Amino acid sequence: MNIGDHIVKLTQKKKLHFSLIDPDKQKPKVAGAIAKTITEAGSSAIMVGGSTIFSQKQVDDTIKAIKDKSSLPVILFPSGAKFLSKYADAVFFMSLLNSRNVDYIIREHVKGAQFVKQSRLEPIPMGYVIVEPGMTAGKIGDADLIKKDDIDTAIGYALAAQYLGMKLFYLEAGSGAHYPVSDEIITSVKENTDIPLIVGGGIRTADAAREKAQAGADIIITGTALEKEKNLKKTLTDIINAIEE
Ligand code: 1GP
Repeated sequence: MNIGDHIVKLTQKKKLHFSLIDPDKQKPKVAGAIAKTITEAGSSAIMVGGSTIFSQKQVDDTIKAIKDKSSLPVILFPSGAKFLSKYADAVFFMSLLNSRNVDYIIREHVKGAQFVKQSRLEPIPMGYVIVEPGMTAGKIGDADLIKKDDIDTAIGYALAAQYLGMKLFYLEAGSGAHYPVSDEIITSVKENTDIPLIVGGGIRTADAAREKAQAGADIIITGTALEKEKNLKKTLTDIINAIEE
């Protein structure tokens, strides 16, 4: 079974945690060590991406180091066509649905599509929207941010993603957000749609992860928590256990 279908099937049984590694935040060797810890802690996949990546080599080297230390699926979380890597297993073929810039909705995808085909990367179609505060992703993606209490707009985007045939829907508050997507938006989107709901941005503790999973998130993403945490294994294990409660 391919990775996308496997993820969808797994979410029907339990809540999942994915770890996000930004190649711009540490050297490849350190990314490899983090990947080892992520794997031991029980995360289900490693996403690789970020808004400030400057070269494809940076992505390639980071993924090679991760692959050396972890058997988890590596899924690209790309900010553009230039930063794809043939060393990953799959790519979130994601449209930033609330961008004002057509590049992030479809044009980057046109540029990267042949690379995906030639590299045999598995494309996983995903609708991606950015909610306040949005952070760097919101600025670089020129997002028409969903207001933090605008439930109807969030449901509209989620249903549109589902009706366009996307396999997953991702509600993003932005990496390092000082508050995550609200429980009200998460619950309403979950109740009104049938595709797995991913939530990320500003989730750094077990309590926050539990709250968002209980509100209705099927998959919780943490990125910043991996970069700053001294006792990473314990923090991640606590987060993953809290999600699965
Ligand atoms: C960013 O949602 C992810 O795309 C992760 O956010 O870095 O705040 O965990 P954090």
